[in-house]
Amino acid sequence: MMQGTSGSLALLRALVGDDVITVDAATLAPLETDHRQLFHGKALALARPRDTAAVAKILAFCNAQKIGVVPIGGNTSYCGGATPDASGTQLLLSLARMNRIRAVDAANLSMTAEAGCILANVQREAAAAERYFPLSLGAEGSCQLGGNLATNAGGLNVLRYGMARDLVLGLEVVLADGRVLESLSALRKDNTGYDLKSLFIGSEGTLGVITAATLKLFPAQHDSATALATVPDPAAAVNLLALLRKRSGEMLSSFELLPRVALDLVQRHLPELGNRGMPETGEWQVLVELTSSRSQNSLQDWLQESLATAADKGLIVDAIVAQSGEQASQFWRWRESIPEAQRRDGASLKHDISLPVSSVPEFLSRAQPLLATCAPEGFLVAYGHLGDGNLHFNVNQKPGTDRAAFLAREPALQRAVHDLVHEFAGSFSAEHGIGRLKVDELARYASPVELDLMRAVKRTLDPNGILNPGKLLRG
Ligand code: FAD
Ligand code: 2HG
Ligand code: ZN
Repeated sequence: MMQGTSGSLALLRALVGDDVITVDAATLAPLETDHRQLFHGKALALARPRDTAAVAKILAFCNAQKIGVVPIGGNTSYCGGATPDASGTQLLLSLARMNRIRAVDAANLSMTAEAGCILANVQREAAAAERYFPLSLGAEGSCQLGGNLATNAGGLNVLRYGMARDLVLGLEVVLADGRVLESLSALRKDNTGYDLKSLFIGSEGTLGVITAATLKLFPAQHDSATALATVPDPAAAVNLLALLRKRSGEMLSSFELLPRVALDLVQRHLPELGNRGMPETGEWQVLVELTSSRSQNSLQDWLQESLATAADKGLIVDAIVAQSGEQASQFWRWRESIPEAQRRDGASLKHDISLPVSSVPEFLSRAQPLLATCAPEGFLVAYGHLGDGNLHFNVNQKPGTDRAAFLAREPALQRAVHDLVHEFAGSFSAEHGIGRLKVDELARYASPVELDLMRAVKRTLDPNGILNPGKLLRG
């Protein structure tokens, strides 16, 4: 930093207006700690611009002054991606005030929204135009579009619609030096050179600040069918996935694997969600959803028949097909509450991994014994988006064990789990990103060529290293 702290803030205030910059401790405090409470930082100040021009001024200023800038959305990152360091010299940049839907083009099936829009609001706006925006995840009531795109979020519908990157047609990004990349194309076909927008999606605020995006919409959904099925084991779940894909094609939108222990945690820690209709037996459940834009009211029968075929083949032992929208929502509430139930249960060690779907059963049988050797104080809560090969291979602390001893197991367990994932040609970061938490993992598992290219891109777009310093790549 070239100026003293107070001198810089005074200049910044003069540049963008007093009300854009705050140092109010109560406002800053919740933003200085990550959602999982793994990282605690101290920010220089919080900037809350109202438009792209103000973001551009802030970045140009910070670049000239070499002030680190940490973009923050809903602060739901699992990797400390939006938490400043403890130096008190980094500026938090929140786009929460940039929350306008700029345009909806129903005929073009597209929408342009600002980065500060809460994801649930983007979904609602699409629905109001009789269209559908499929990105959906447990944090959708508080995470923001900018954070979703910066992390290339996945969630519950990846099987059918892809990750956040697949849902973007165009982007508006402010670069480190304050220039604006205006690339809000609404085109589905546009082969005009390098795909620049893809560089910023998933870059976790280290290459530019996303201020708006043009998103792909889909026809509104008019029919759906949801079921909870008990499967004998994960191998049967993978075969059930293949059967449903064959019979239902693209109508299969979600396929989630839920172990008994996860439902038990939900029941114990969130009793207000109720447990009527929750399967009482069976170690493994899958939550399946078919959706269609046609309103024939036939998906429920279709799913029922498919599950009967699966039962004949021994792929399921039981299934409950939701008889109402409310019952389907109930199934989803149980699923989406697993992270919260895990949090309430106590300390946990998380591994957000992905594998070829076909390898998941063998991976699970080889990974499970690692707990006994690497983290005997833990029990496994492995669940997630089996349809796209993404498991949350999480481990919670057993009651009555020592918390510090359990947490001290993290490095050894993580190494063992991630090495095994690597052996299966999987990824140690399927959907949550690298943030601060997994910088060393990226350095370990990415190839030298990949790391060289990533560093070269970073140097080109952010030569002064002001954008989210210390995240994703080692400084
Ligand atoms: P933040 O946490 O605020 O920031 C995330 C990263 O993006 C940081 O590196 C930040 O610097 C950067 N960033 C934020 N805004 C911008 C911007 N405008 N421009 C550039 N960089 C920016 N994730 C999944 O993928 N799938 C899930 O199913 C899922 N479920 C979740 C469930 C719960 C209960 C919780 C708490 C989290 C879940 N997550 C999931 C993780 C998290 O919600 C997502 O990663 C989400 O997309 C982050 O959005 P956010 O607005 O909270 O971003
Ligand atoms: C989910 O799928 C989220 O519910 C959170 O990605 C996973 O808490 C986790 O590990
Ligand atoms: Zn997930």
